[in-house]
Amino acid sequence: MDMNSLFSEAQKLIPGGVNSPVRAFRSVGGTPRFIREAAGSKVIDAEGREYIDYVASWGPMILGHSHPGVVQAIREAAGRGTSYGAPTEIEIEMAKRIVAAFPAIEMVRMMSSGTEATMTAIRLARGYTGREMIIKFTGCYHGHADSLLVKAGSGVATLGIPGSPGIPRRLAELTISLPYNDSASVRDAVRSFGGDLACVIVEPVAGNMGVVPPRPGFLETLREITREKGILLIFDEVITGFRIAYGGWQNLASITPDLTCLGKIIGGGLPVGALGGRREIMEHLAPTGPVYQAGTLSGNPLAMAAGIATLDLLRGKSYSALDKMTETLCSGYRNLFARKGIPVTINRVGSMFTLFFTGEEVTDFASASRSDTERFGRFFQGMLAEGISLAPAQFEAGFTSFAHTDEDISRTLDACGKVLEKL
Ligand code: HOZ
Repeated sequence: MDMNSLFSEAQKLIPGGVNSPVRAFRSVGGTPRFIREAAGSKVIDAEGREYIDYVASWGPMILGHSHPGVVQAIREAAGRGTSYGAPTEIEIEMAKRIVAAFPAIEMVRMMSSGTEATMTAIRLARGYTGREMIIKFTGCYHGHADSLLVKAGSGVATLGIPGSPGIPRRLAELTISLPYNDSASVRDAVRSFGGDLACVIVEPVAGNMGVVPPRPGFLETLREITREKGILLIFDEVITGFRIAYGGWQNLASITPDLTCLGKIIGGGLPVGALGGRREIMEHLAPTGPVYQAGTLSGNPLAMAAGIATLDLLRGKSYSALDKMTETLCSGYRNLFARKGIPVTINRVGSMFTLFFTGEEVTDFASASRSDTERFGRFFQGMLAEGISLAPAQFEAGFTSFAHTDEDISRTLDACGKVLEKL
């Protein structure tokens, strides 16, 4: 079936034709590409067209698609059964790797999505502290649990939904959303609400309003203030975990959060999430403690096998080489835009990057929002026509992988040159 027929068929059966809103091309227009298969740095659509892929399934595919080592691990695990609903040795193996990679994590609970990890993190923070209010940052997206869908990034920002119908107002009122990178507003909020605050949750490097790095001192200030007031600090490293380094941003920044949320890469492309932290806090989770969390498919053997294979393969990889390749791509983009006099701000942290269509520095959601999203849409469509697949929204991160080659980068920059001619 051709792409348009697939999309109309899908729209009859699936809301918006997609199983996650950001895939629907709403902000860039046109028909989403239905993907048939993927290998290495490439995805192939249902009409047989090949694209160099910078979506990477929104982050997990750091080794590239269909890595033979990961596929083999999944095949072998599947042959032994796909789910038991009982503990397995492979879950201990996964826990060992996560605990070894994160000094702040003494215990970890596996789940099936990043949303479950962040949702459980705030429930645990509330249960542990006996307080109800939470602080998050505008434009940060922590999945779609009720308390966290307040002034969120990702598809929520792309579709312009500030809050979401269906979330009780009284629950949303317990969430304070502050500007990212603004330490002073955190100090003010803690001064006003300190005794009622259970936690501060933050993407240590924001990825869901496009990539926005933390200003020097911002995360350190969060750590200092929360520690003083007995508020838990939660790092959402669902995107940054094992992407920025073998471990997370917290390893590079030498900051110890109380709880850490993981997902994406640790599942090697299968559905996964994890919540880790200090033993004394984690033991408040059932069955050792009263804070309830559960999941039929938690610690699923296929997800564990794919995740462990991915982590073990990542051990031998050079993150600095990946960073260097990503910088080559970003500086190539910068030069091409400068030559055409088209304003762009490119934020890159490791192998995550975003081209914001604005000449201003982007340090928070307000500055990200000043991007020309209409121009971004035209750039996106132009690149797609040239065989380059970018995230179909301005407020998202792009990702390179260890499967991308120098040739992929130069083909991408050639495509960009052609697209800018017509922009
Ligand atoms: N920015 C989202 C996750 N970090 C994209 C994935 C989705 O919503 O489908």
